[in-house]
Amino acid sequence: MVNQELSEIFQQMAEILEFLDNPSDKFRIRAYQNASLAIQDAPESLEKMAREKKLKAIPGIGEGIAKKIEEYIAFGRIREFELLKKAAPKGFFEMLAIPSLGPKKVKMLYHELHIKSIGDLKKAVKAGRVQALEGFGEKSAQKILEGIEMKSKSKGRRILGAVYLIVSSIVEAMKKCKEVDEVVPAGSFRRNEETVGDIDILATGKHPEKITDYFARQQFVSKVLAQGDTKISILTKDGLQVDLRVVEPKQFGSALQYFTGSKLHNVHLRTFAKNRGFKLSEYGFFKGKKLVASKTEEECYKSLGMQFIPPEMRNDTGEIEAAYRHELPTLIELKNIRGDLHSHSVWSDGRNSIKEMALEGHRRGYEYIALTDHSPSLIVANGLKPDRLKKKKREIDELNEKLPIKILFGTEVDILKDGDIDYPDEILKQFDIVVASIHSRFGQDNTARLLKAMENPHVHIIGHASGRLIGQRNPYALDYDKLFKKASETGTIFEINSQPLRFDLQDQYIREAKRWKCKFSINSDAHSTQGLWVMELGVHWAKRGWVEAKEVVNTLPLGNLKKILK
Ligand code: DGT
Ligand code: CA
Ligand code: CA
Ligand code: ZN
Repeated sequence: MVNQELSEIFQQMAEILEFLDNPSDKFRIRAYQNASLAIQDAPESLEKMAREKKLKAIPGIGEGIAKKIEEYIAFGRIREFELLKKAAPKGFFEMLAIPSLGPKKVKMLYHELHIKSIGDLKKAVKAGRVQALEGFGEKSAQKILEGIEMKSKSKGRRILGAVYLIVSSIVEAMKKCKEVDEVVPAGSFRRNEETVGDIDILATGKHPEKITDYFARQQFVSKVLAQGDTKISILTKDGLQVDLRVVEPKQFGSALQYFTGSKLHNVHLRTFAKNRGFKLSEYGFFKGKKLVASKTEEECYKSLGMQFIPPEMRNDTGEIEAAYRHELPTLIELKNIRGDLHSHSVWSDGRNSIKEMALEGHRRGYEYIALTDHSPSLIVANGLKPDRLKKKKREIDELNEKLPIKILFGTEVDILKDGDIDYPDEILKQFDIVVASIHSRFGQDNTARLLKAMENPHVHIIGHASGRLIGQRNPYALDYDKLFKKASETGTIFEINSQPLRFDLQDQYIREAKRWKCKFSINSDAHSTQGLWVMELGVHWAKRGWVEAKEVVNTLPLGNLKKILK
């Protein structure tokens, strides 16, 4: 957790320095940005590394940065950061959160128009003052408004990926409490929603008040909002609300069922049960006055004559009836995944070498991993021109002689403005795997672009089809029926992108695609060895779309995968 906090602090220090824009700080800004990235990639907790005096072994961490990390670990703050924060306008980070605004632009708005907050900004755009500024114009003013709109809609909600680490560490901390029997996350987090409002944690134990007391004393707590014997709500240091609820061990199942939700699922389940003479509550499932189930969730659903409904499916979209008819699909599990078909290395915009990525894939138990670096038109991502492709291919061939995992020579090739593919056919055919994605010019007819790309016989997979970035960029409109129909003809595979900012295809369209008998590939789209783990999130996301292992090509052994790709 400290790693995440510190990575963010260094990034924010760099941002304030960029805002202040003193020429003499150029080097410092770079150093803080590098430190922020380096900390994300640190192999262990910085607390542990500091104790063992290993901080400076992290590439990108020198003497000065190490001192600041130690200061934070010892005092819970960094003096320089506190001072810097005073030098920025109060709404600085709020404004930075608008996707189209960086520190330099915020600086111009501040100096030219005295804009200090989102409120000021909105007024200024509406009055036409931002449009009049050099370097802004009508289009970027509209983008700013859209950004503000999107932020206010997602008010206080965070993307799942942003809370994942903190939730695991809270659960780990609670497991150390001797009074605790079981402790698990519930609510939207357990259902793997794309964003979460607050975090709900369920614990069991014989002495609830000792558990809530223990929770209140944890170092991640900044403020206790409400505390009773069996429940407590707190805010973490970065303002996330966490609700802990404690029940008796024998009520674990019914309580977990209740607190997992969704509300819609629970309401429907209760009505369904009531019509059959049952009464459901967090304390147990009852038939008349008789308790019929409470210890495990499995028992609870079974007592109603249903199959167990995985949490990701509890969205009231037909799962209750399907479970009653015993027709739920057997969902994919992480252990079914045999490889990753979309990842990046230092050959384009990744942070690790092919070898490092492959070895990490092997460590994760994969049989194969595809390094799908970008194509030339994606200049910002250092896309590969044909001469560099040859060298990359040679490196992969050599590694494949030695390593215990099969590296696939891949590309994430850009779909250009009119649906053309960024490499000619004679190059495309040399790849083991071709993922085609849209990365720019979102204002076009994107259905037409994707359809044309799917007609190219060398394209295997369509990457992150809707282009959305959750909370930052809306998905563009697509005619999914047309796309899935085409895919069922061409055999094109749809990616389920595991990046928590993307989760793309969206869950409802995954289910549409299933109806067209489309195949999927669940991909990490990782840009570092540390990034490969998000496959786990992608599998949870796929479950929300009711996906089975047999529908996912990267559950296949390498030989069968190769046949499908042909
Ligand atoms: P969130 O926090 O907005 O991301 O969404 P949830 O689903 O985590 O909602 P939250 O935190 O308000 O409540 C957690 C769970 O507790 C919810 O998923 C189901 C259960 N729950 C809370 N209030 C009610 C209620 O009024 N009726 C029912 N049936 N269940 C509720
Ligand atoms: Ca919640
Ligand atoms: Ca809650
Ligand atoms: Zn991409």
